[in-house]
Amino acid sequence: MGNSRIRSRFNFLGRSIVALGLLRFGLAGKYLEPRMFRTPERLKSAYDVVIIGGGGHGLAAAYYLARDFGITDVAVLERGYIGGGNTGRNTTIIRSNYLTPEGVAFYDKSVELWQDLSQDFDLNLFYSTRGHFTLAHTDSALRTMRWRAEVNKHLGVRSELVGPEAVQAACPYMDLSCGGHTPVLGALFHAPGAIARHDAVAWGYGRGADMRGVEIHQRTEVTGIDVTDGQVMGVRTSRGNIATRKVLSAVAGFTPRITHMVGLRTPLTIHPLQAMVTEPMKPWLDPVIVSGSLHVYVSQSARGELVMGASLDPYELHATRSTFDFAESLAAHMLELFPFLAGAKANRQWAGMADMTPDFAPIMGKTAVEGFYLDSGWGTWGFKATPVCGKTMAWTVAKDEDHALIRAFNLSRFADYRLTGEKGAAAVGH
Ligand code: FAD
Ligand code: PYC
Repeated sequence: MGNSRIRSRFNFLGRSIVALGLLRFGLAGKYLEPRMFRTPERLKSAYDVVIIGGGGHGLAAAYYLARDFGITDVAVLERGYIGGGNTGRNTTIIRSNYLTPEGVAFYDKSVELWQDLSQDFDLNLFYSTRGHFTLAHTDSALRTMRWRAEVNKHLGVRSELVGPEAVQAACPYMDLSCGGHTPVLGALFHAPGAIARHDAVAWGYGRGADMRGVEIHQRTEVTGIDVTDGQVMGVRTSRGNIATRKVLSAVAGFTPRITHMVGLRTPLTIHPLQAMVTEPMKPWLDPVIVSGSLHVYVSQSARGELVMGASLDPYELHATRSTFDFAESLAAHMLELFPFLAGAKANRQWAGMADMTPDFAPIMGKTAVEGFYLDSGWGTWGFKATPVCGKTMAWTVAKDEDHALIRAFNLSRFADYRLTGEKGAAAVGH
């Protein structure tokens, strides 16, 4: 028998032993993976606070209510499973290069909170600072980038206008001519731009809240909210009724259904936002690249997949279905920037329901209904805000007073004609 055949039999034997060992370990039942959080068997009949929505925002609010204010008699009610909404569907871009001073200050606080989260949770969130380029293909886009850079710098946020050579240096594989029809003229560069592992954020906040006594009830849908004389008195759920005087709604694309239960009107419209990933590749793309004119953005995840997205679907729809149109136009625009990807395979495609506001800023804080607090209007931009939302909404619920960082986002701004215009900075081309 030749050497190579002996080696190959030896390898096969070695691999079989490892596989059998793993099987024995898996079936032994001795080394059960500790659960991330408890599964409480029954709902209590009353809680100090009920949080509707087990996405990142609801769980973060629960975590900070318990950790910062000692309020632990809290139930988080989730109709599906935690992180199954937009938290587990987003493309994980984190940045604070917004347009309004209120927005910049708010998102900058979030970027600060992100820095310590993995350590706080003792869970690796794969937080990875990459730098973020928003490409300008026209003079007017350059003017907007300069404006954002100046507002950012004024507030101590690291953003600057750079020329095409800086983009090329950071991303050598990009075709800056974009096929010759929309050349890159420059970019807004934001050094703190980052990505993270989205579902781990929900698990980290969930586990942290659970460890402090918060109850997380999955597969529990809120079906009604009782309001008497303008004050919240309780919620009705698919598993029974609960008495409570404080309800926080953090349900993103489901918000209109919840606000309808308390008789509030908001200007929210719900649009699908789709995304797609390629097969994993060796690392070649370090920064996050966004092009409003080409309606495309992309980053490369820790797994090597290109995580890509585009603008919203242009019609209101309360559904998470994917379309071929989206995949086709996203691929076409990706190839304008990166023609060498022509043979890349798409692995997965999905959608979330984005709760869009007319001014592209969120809706947060107290409402006209006593005891009903709103965290919504997160459209295409709310993942990065998860830590700061949790922190400020916990403060607002605990003290029954809007936190200073969210005053510009109160629902009342629409009736008062005081919009917080983030158009042009909220995400891809809207
Ligand atoms: P969700 O995670 O949606 O959680 C809400 C939860 O409420 C859901 O789990 C839902 O099941 C539950 N719920 C609803 N109704 C009820 C009910 N009646 N009873 C009980 N539970 C209920 N943001 C960024 O910052 N960066 C990005 O790169 C980015 N990319 C995105 C890409 C896509 C494709 C999408 C769809 C969104 C993107 N976003 C991004 C936006 C971001 O994902 C959201 O704004 C954010 O995740 C909202 O978090 P949340 O916790 O408020 O909502
Ligand atoms: O908020 O940066 C963002 C973003 C990018 C894509 C979707 N949202």
